[in-house]
Amino acid sequence: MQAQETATVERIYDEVLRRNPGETEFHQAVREVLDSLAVVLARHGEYAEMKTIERICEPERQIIFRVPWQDDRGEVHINRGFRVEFNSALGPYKGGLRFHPSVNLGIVKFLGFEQIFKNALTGMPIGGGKGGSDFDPKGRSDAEIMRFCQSFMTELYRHLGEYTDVPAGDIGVGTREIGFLFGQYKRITNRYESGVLTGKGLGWGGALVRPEATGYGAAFFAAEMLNVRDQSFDGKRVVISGSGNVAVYAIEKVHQLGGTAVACSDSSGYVVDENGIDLELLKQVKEVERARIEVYADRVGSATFVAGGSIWDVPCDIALPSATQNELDGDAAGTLARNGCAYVVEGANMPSTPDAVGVFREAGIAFAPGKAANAGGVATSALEMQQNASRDRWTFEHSEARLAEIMRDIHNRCHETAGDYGAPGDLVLGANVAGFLRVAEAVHAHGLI
Ligand code: NDP
Ligand code: 2IT
Repeated sequence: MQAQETATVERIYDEVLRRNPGETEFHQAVREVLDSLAVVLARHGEYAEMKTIERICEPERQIIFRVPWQDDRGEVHINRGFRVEFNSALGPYKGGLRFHPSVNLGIVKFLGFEQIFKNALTGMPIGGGKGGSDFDPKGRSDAEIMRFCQSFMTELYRHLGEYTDVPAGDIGVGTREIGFLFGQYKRITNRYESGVLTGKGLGWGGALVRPEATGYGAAFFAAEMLNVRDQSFDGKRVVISGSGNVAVYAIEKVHQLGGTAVACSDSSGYVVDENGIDLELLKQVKEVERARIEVYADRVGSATFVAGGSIWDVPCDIALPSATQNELDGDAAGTLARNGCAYVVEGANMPSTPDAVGVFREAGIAFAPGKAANAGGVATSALEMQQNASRDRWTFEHSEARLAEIMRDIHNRCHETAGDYGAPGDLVLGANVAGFLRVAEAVHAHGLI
C-alpha cells in the first residue's frame, strides 16, 4: 500500500541509528513513532519533500555540562547535567528534569522526543524538551540537595526563560528541588520570573492541581477508555507501579472513581494490600519520611511486602505502570493477559517494552501510551504558566475540571485519529499521528529552520 512511504520511514530510522550510536532508549522511542508515520507521509507529500520527520528527529540544541558540588562531609562530587531542547515549533521548550543515576544522553533524548508529541496532544502552546542529571538524590540531606540544585542551575540558567525553555519535575525532582532551582535562578538573574519553572510551591507561584495532575490525568484517561467500552472503575482491581508523584495521585483518583488500587512499588519491591492502598499512610511513608515501600507493609496488617519480584504478577483488571521506562516486558505482559487484565494505561514514560505492547495487541488489551495518558502533568504545567502570566490563581475545582476536559479531548483526538487513519481503537497510532500532525504543521509553516 504505502511501500514508498514505508521505505522512507526505514531510511529515516537507519539514519537516526547511525547518527546516535548507543542511545537505545532514544532509538526505541523514535522507532515507535516512526512505525505510525508511513500513513501520514502517504497523505502529506510535503512532509517527505521538506524532510519534516528528519528535522523533528534532530534536537534543535543539546546542552551537556559539568555539575560539581560538595557533600556534607566535604567530599567533592562531579555529576553531568543535560538539557535537550528538542523542538520549539509550538512554544518554548517544555519538559521535566530527571535526577537519577541512570540518566544519560540517550534517556534524556527519548524523554525529550516523546515530550514533543505529548505536548502537542495537550493542545497547549508548548514545545518539547527534557533534562536532568545522573545525580542520585537517595539518602542525600536537604543541604546536599540544595547545593546540587544550585550548582546545576548556575550553568543551566543561561539557557532558560519563560519564552525560551521552561523545565519542571520528573523522577527525583519535586517541589523541594524546584524551590532550590527557582531560588538560584532568581538570585543569578535578579528576576522574579515565575514562568521559568513549573511545579512551584503554592506559596510562590505554583498552581493548584499541578502535584496531582499526572496521576489524576492518567486515571481520567483510563476512565475515558472504560467509558468507550460502557464500563467504569466501579469494582475494578488496579495495580499501579511506583510510589512517587505519579503513582500516589493515580491511586487517589482511582479510589475516588470507584476502583481499588491493591498494589504499588518502588525499586526495592512491591506491596499488596487487598483492602486497597491506604493513601494517607503511603503519603506519610513516601512523601514525608522518604522511606522505602517496605515500611508501608510494616505498619499495615493487611499488607504484604515482596522484595524484588514483578508487581505485574499481582492479578488486576487495570494496570497503570507509573515508575520508569521498560519496567513492563513481554513476560510481564503475558502474565497480565493470563490474569485477565483488560487495560494498560501508561502513567510513566515508555514503561512498556515493544514486546509488551505486541502482547497487549494480541491479547486484545486496551492500551494507552504514556504520551497520551500521562499528558495531564505537562498540560497542568501549561495552566500554571497561564496563571503566572496573568498573575491569577485558579481554584482547585476549576483547575481539576480543566484537567479532566483536557484528558477527554486528548483521548477523543487519539481515538478519532486512529479511526481516520485506518486503525480503529489503536491509541498508539492515534497519539503518534495526532501529535505529529500538530507539530509538523507548525514546523512546515516556519520554513526551513
Ligand atoms: P518519582 O521520583 O516521584 O517516583 C518514581 C517512582 O518510580 C519511585 O517509586 C521510584 O522508586 C520508582 N522508580 C524510578 N526509577 C526506577 C527504576 N529504575 N526501577 C524501579 N523503580 C523505579 O517520579 P514520578 O512519579 O514523577 O515519575 C514516574 C514516571 O512518570 C517517570 O517515567 C516520569 O518520566 C513519568 N512522568 C512524570 C510526570 C510528572 O509530572 N512528575 C509527568 C509525566 C510522566 P525508588 O524511589 O525506589 O527509586
Ligand atoms: O514527562 C513529563 O511530561 C513531565 N515530567 C512533566 C513535564 C512538565 O513540564 O510539567
